[in-house]
Amino acid sequence: MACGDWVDIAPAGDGGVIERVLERQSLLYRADAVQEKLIAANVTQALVMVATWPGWDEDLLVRCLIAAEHAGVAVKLVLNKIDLADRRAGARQALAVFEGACPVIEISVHDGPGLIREHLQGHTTVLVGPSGVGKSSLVNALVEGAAAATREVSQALDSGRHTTTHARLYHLDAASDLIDSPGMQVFGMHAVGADQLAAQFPEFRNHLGDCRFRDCRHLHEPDCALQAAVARGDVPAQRLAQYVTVRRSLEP
Ligand SMILES: Nc1nc2c(ncn2[C@@H]2O[C@H](COP(=O)(O)OP(=O)(O)O)[C@@H](O)[C@H]2O)c(=O)[nH]1
Ligand SMILES: [Mg+2]
Ligand SMILES: [Zn+2]
Repeated sequence: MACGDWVDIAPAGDGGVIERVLERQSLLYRADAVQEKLIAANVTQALVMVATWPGWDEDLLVRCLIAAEHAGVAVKLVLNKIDLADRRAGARQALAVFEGACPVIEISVHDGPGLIREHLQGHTTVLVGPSGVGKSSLVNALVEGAAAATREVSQALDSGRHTTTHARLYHLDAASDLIDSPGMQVFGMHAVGADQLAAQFPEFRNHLGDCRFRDCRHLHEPDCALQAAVARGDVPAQRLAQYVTVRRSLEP
């Protein structure tokens, strides 16, 4: 079972027992060669969250975006801690490459959740991303009485442990839910698979199918439409490089 699952419950004593997990409309999960970790079920949207500080691992961010695309849900990138003025310009610049992939929203939970509310309306949203970016802080700012545990970044990084240990769903209003998830340091892509990888890059989609070889891996093949799109400036070279990094990890 995963956070967000709908179940049939039969009354038993003071509570109930789960009789059946209903069919899922979506499932966000990560998987390596040996195991799967379910992140959330039945979400309609994933907010992939990073912060101006303490920076982020680009490969991990790319993998979060791929997994969310693969789950078939709306994907948005959220840059938190925009209040840290000296970090703002660098973070913006580093995220600019993703603007063709999904909307990029800037927030400061410390200054108030503000604009993020309208993006959550009507959705079941899961927050994903590394530890320390402010996911639990955002939940606390939006949900009265949520009291999700948060922790100073330095402590979280030093101990190597995560403050949020389980995904948890909070009701925002009658039509909107928000799921806080534990931070992640690794994100296995075996759920997606090498053949489906390129299709999870929204900017690539217009060019897929135009390569000389139908099974083009977009690495070194001749007449690769993606390489050509990069050469024309239609697709950022950095996005193709991100794809290549993930692809090589799946198929060394
Ligand atoms: N400066 C600043 N710090 C923030 C902001 N949002 C969260 N933090 C801090 O970042 C740290 C990690 O937050 P937390 O919610 O535990 O992150 P999580 O691991 O993603 O759930 C805490 O010390 C928060 O107070 C923000 O908008 N600005
Ligand atoms: Mg947390
Ligand atoms: Zn190709």
